Amino acid sequence: MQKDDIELLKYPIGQFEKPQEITESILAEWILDIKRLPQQLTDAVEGLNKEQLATPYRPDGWTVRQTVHHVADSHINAYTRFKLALTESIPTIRPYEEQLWAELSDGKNAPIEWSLTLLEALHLRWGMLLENMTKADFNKQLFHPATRHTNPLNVMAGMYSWHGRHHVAHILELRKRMNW
Ligand code: NI
Repeated sequence: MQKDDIELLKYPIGQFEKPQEITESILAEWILDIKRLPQQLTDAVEGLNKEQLATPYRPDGWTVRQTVHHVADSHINAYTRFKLALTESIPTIRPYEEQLWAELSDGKNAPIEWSLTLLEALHLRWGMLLENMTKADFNKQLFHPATRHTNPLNVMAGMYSWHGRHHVAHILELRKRMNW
């Protein structure tokens, strides 16, 4: 397989790109993306059987099941990071080993409905939080120890809007390729 093809399988909607200016309408769109994610993920896996759920979305990639659980793993962490940033002064992100989380028993084998239900409730709370944040709240920062960068919460909202759509696209592209 060509390198470009692998890139496309890995990044079907491209990588996250921070706009030069985060306008109110861009931020509102990102919040809407986050609120919509549970339904979009639910729709993306609708009707898939056990074998289909056990299929990797790309060579050496996670299975569809692991991908669904990964979104829940990631967004649990994201929600916590938002709450920490809102209540502490530039807290340091606690990184986690997402690849190893995806290999733990629940991340690998649990019914997808569990993560879909979890995401539905989690994003209701996250959405309420986001919708009630002020401009000053969105300028609150997190420090990432690996990159040694600080990021404000408005950029983080963009990253998680992208992250949800990125993984939904993995599943939809797989279904397209497989004719499912
Ligand atoms: Ni991810």
